[in-house]
Amino acid sequence: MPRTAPLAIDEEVAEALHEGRPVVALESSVIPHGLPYPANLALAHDIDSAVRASGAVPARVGVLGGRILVGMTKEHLERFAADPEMPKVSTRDLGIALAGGGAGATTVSSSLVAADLAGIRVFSVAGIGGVHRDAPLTFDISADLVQFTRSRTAVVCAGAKSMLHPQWTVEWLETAGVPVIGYRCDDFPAYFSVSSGVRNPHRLDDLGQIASAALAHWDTGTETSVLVTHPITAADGIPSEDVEAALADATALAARDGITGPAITPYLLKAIARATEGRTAAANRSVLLSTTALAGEFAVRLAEETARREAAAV
Ligand code: PSU
Ligand code: MN
Repeated sequence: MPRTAPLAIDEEVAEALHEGRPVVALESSVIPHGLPYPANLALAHDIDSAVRASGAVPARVGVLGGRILVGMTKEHLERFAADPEMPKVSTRDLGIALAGGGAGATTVSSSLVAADLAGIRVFSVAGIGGVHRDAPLTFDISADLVQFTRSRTAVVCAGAKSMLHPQWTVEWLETAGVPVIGYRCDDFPAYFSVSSGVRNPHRLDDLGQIASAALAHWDTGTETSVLVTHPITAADGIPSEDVEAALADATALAARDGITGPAITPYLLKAIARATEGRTAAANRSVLLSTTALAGEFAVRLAEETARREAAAV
């Protein structure tokens, strides 16, 4: 008998999936590792509300008690928010975390595994992982990118996290056959900043067009994700020079403290936030909410387009 990882699908999520209604999957690393408690909890609730306001159901992924949660209750969110020491669970860690029976905060990569198993077609995160700037020396390339070659999911994001190398990230995605479509934007965004200075390989200005393109992409039989990028609003964006200045200091501190591997992403994000006196905290909130709201809208369009195709097929 083939076995699949045990999922604990939240009732509301299961119902929506069963009825073909729009669902947006979300990661959980950002909860324990992104902000201190209880600001992280309030933000998680606001993100869920943003997805709902767009007409979709949020499905936050995490690991708890030997199962993968797909959709969290208030109690689950509280637990994830209150434990800054919760392990970060990437795809390589997923089986070990499940067998261990404890709790784990899933990254983009492991959350996509769960979205796929649950049949969720839309995922949202403000900044994907990507090729790190020291990758030529360290080989540090996020498992998020590799997972995009294995999950037939649309990933709505505001580009890659600011400390990554945007050009190498976009190059890597091209090599892997992962389309990157800018929604109403020419440039691949840089999370806190409107532009990374690198172009999106494609641009489409209508979510229905993007939904058709994603479905046509999957019709080819490919197993790869489709990235949809849209930047932070200009008013809340931080000029890339300011992010770069904070990043230079943060990177030096990380080297001094010997921070590497999975710890580097949360470390640099926190150091940038400190160096910019909370300006990035406001930008972070803004981009998280706008990205997840857009993902909700996109999930609605994708569900409509899917239903239209199914109706035409019978
Ligand atoms: N936000 C944080 N800390 C994190 C992440 C986000 O405050 O660790 C996670 C995201 O889930 C993303 C991952 O998938 O970082 C990428 O990290 P790495 O470069 O180690 O793959
Ligand atoms: Mn890494």
